[in-house]
Amino acid sequence: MSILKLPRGRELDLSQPHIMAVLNVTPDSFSDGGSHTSYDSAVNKALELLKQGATIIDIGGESTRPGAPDVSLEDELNRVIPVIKALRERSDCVISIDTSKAKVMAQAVAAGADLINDVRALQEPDALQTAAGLNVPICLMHMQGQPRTMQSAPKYDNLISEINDFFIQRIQACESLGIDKKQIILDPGFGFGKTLAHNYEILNQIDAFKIMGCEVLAGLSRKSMIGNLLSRDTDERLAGSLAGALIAAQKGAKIIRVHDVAQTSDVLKVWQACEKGLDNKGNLNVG
Ligand code: 7PM
Repeated sequence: MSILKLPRGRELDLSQPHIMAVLNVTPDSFSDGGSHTSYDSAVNKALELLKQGATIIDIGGESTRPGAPDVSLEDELNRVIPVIKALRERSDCVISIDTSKAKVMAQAVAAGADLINDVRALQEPDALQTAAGLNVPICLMHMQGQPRTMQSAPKYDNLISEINDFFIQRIQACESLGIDKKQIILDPGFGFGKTLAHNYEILNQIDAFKIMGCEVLAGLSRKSMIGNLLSRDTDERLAGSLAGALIAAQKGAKIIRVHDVAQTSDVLKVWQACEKGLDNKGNLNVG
């Protein structure tokens, strides 16, 4: 029984899997660089993703792509805060802020965000202290190295236990500042300092990261672990991404971070119908 506590008395029940939709608000996704219409179209896109079956919208203004330039605090705030405010005005959905910067975390939650998704696991200056004061669930992701260099030569003596050792250390750091571990989600970080073989070993053993009572998030949508295995360009990775999403969910990941929400929702519904059964009206059995 895993229920995340969200702001304003809301909850997210992780007894079933949830789809987290990626909503990038980087300049390459804002063709006009941040005008009123671009915020509007980001909000409309988010509302569409919710209709397609997402329960969480993950809003990110920093590209963590290997080799991507660092984004200034000002630019990141200018990209994400107006979108969070505008989406919050129009929906009570779960809004996740994808950031590593303490000031972005604080302003995002003040603007209506519900959850912090940090690929640097609260290791940037002030992030841990700030997050502890915000009282929202936190996703801690594992990364070996730094985005710019992490894919040059990833190496592990024991992949699974090294990732879990990192999680234990970060959970302890969170707990020391008063963060309840029931509010922590763990993410092994597909593609973040991992070879192709590492990524598939992680996927095969994703249940091994359900430690200390925490649920697991899996983000493999359109990643190179799909593209390099299959020799597919980014726009040809849907089938592989859906297979990965289903495997992760069947092995116990409770939040699946994806770009292709409608298709992932179909896949998870077929699995859930099979797993839970349907009543005589065709509705999923509860429990
Ligand atoms: C280019 C390459 C652009 C990779 C973006 C990415 C994760 C995440 C990202 C993840 C969590 C992407 C990544 N990946 N947050 N943010 N887990 N928690 O494919 O796997 O979206 S950025």
